[in-house]
Amino acid sequence: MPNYEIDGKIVVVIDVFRATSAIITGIQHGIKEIIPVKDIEDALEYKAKGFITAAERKGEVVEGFDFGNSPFAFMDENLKGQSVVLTTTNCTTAMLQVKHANKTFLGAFVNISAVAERLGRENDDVILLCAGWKNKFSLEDALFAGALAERLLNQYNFTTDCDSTLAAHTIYLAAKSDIPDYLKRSSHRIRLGHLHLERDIEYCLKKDQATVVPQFDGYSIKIVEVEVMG
Ligand code: 3SL
Repeated sequence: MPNYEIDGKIVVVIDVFRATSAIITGIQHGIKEIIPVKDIEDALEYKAKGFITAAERKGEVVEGFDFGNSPFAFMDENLKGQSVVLTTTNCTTAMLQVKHANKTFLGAFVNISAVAERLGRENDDVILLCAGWKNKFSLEDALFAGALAERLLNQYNFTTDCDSTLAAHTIYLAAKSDIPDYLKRSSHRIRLGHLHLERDIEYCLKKDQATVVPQFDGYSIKIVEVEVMG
């Protein structure tokens, strides 16, 4: 993420369709940890070592892997307590770019209240990192960043002088009365629609289906226990 200094900052990685929604769902349903890797080759190395591996490219499950990036695949009872290796088109790369941030959380509509509340307890500056699509802007990610910004500004006394946050907030205000309708013409929503993934789209836009705020520690994404003082 060359345009922003992440040292000492908290980063929230956002990929509403579908990676952060899927990962949060998996952790909520008991997956022990999810190890993000950039390339298919990296994932294949883990697979050869016996890991459960998931891979998505262009919205589809990559041949030879256990599953792709559907949140419903991450609800599988058999994954409880397991480590899962995941590579996706955009999100896992975005995540690995910020592995040196002070803290890296995952956000999506499915955990919006939990992530807002968690950020409200932190003292460092927060960067909302939208994964987008192949280094391009994605409407659904900006919309969610705006929704989260609204909570942080109105409920948790955050301030901002960042134009992209203000723009995201404006998008959210324009969309909030009917988010699915607002996203009808967005490119990734259309791409997923062509793949008959309407159920995933609907799920990813539902607020607060999870109470967890997974954290990436530079190796894997999991629930990092909060230190208890004294
Ligand atoms: O690029 C990603 O990280 C994915 O979330 C894309 S998809 O929704 O699985 O197509």
